[in-house]
Amino acid sequence: MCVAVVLMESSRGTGSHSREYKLVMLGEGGVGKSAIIMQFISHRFPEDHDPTIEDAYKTQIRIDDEPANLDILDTAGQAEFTAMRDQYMRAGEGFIISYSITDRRSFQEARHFKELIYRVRRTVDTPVVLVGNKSDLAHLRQVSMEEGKELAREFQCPFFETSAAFRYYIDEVFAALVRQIRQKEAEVVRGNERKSRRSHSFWSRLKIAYMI
Ligand SMILES: Nc1nc2c(ncn2[C@@H]2O[C@H](COP(=O)(O)OP(=O)(O)OP(=O)(O)O)[C@@H](O)[C@H]2O)c(=O)[nH]1
Ligand SMILES: [Mg+2]
Repeated sequence: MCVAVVLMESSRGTGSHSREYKLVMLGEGGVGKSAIIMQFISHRFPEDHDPTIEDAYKTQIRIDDEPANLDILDTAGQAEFTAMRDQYMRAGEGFIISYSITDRRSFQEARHFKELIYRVRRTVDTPVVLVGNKSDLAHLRQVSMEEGKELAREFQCPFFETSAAFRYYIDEVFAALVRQIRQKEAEVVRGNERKSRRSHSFWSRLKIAYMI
């Protein structure tokens, strides 16, 4: 299968030596995955639905005063274009699971995406953000804000209702995901430090015992 890879460099942010974050956008076809990324990267809203096969975008931003190079993979919502799924599920460091508040089926599929991430990665602590898009279409709403929050509680992840059309909460989604990745890394570092302190104190005790 032919895979289209689009590389877009944005000039926001700072130096090229900052940490790179591999983010993956997941969700049913037509929920607005590409529109969210477009708005985030280039402040543009695509009116038409042009089904994605696979696109990659790069941008540099600052999050909490720290630079971040984002490598964002826009995936296919259509089932026939999902051949690469396992590869990007393994390679990604953080995932945006999106649905449309106007499409209950896409909301039900969100749980399926979470299970898929677990099935491939075999860990419960993969950084995830849940997104209910098209919040501007309130008159077509099929999924309440409370249901979205409830699912996010179940996933133990941040939740945003976004509008790619109006650029509501778009930056917040990406910032929250990078924060999650950073938090997880900080926990790993703290865990390693604790382990090293424990083994250090063991050897110190042994040394003291010998000296006595
Ligand atoms: N009103 C409104 N329309 C939106 C919003 N986001 C996306 N759309 C529209 O929904 C349609 C699908 O958007 P896409 O971004 O192409 O959806 P997608 O999830 O990338 O779809 P696939 O690539 O097929 O998986 C387009 O016509 C968009 O203009 C939104 O926040 N509000
Ligand atoms: Mg798309």
